[in-house]
Amino acid sequence: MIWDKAECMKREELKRVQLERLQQTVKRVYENVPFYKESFDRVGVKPEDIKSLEDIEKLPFTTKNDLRDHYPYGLFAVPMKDIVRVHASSGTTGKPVVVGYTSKDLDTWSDLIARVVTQAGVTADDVVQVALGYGLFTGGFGLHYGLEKAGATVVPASSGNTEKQIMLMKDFGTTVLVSTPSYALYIAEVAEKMGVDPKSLNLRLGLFGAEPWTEGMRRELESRLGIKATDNYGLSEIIGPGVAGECFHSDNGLHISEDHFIPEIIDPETGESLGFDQQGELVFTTITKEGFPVIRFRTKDLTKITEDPCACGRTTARMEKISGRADDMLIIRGVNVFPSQVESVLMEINGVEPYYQITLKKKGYLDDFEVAVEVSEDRFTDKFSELENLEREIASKLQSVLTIGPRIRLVEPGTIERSTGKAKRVFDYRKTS
Ligand code: DLL
Repeated sequence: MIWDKAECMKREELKRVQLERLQQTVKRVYENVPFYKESFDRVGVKPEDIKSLEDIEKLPFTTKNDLRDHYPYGLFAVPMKDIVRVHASSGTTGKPVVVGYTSKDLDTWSDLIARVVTQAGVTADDVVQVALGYGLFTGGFGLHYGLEKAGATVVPASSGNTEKQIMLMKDFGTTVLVSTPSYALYIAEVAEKMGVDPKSLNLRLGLFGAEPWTEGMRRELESRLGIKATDNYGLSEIIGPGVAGECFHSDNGLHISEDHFIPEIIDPETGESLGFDQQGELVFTTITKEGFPVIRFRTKDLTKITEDPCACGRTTARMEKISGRADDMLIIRGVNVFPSQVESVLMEINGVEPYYQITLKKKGYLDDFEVAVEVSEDRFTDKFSELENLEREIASKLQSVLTIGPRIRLVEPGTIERSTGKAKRVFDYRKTS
């Protein structure tokens, strides 16, 4: 089913709608948000200079630091009396970015979520357990209202309290799980420990997002939970979840709601615009938001985009699964390494669990690169030689993919910390050690 016929607009029609909305947004931020007036004036561009969609490149980028510098409400484009909800991004350092929604924005948001969940296959017959945090994080509340709008029965479980999650799934007949992929994996593990076979539950579908995850992790979740696992993407600065999501042809990319957000791909080093089909940093401009419009926001997320038609009938462009973040890229002994590469390798090795931790330290001038990997229950043994073989296998497979060899530290089953939200897998102490 298709939620909104706007998802199937002819591309020329879509481009016309985008231009009209872009022009309105640029004018509005220029008049109402001093930051944008100053930054547009600095490069000498006026709202009336935006005559075509390509003219978007005349506008300056907005970065996370720009948003932080205006903490908490400095970039809102409407008076506070019109803001009915705030959320904040999950910053691990310093102040978060605060985002505000008017009541129309909340309506738009629910509609966008309704698109995402409908295209993943949720219907009014589903019982959907939302195991994402409810609070300043946009995940829980964001998914919640859109699922209600789509007519599903929503169980607002929030994240954590994992044994109870499993009890709810059993007793309430949950058919769809909404969470981060790492939390879904932990739920599967706890269920198995409780003697509940997740495949014996009513669960049929998973909607996972909020963090990067590999195709290997998708297969693992599908087989352990007995579900179809789909990906959805979003970020607080743009609206929260609801920016893009997979349709039923899930190896085909995530449909971007382009009638609300204009995507671009740029070179993360130079800022130069690249074509959709080149891998680079994703940039978004919101074109319907009232409370907190954002112009050319640099997401730091790396992907590429296709406009090829999709078998589902939607005409919106699709982005590939995010391969990592520009700022997640580790430079280890001069070599670029993405945590997702480590995950892909580990997912292919028998005898290890999909839990790992990358630790980086300085030893003199050298980078010390360690990957801690959890051995699975059935492969765990007292026999030193067997563990040594496993260690060697992991080291050589990682070496061949990454071109540099980490030290492997095998750890006992269940020892790496489990995540109920976004997993933290990289510990880089090089600046402080
Ligand atoms: O994570 C919004 C969200 C909630 C999306 C629930 C999907 C489901 P933030 O906390 O602001 O917002 O974090 C945004 O998370 O820039 C990406 O780096 C990452 N991210 C989000 N979804 C995905 C995904 C929410 N599907 C940041 N794949 C983004 C990879 C993702 N990374």
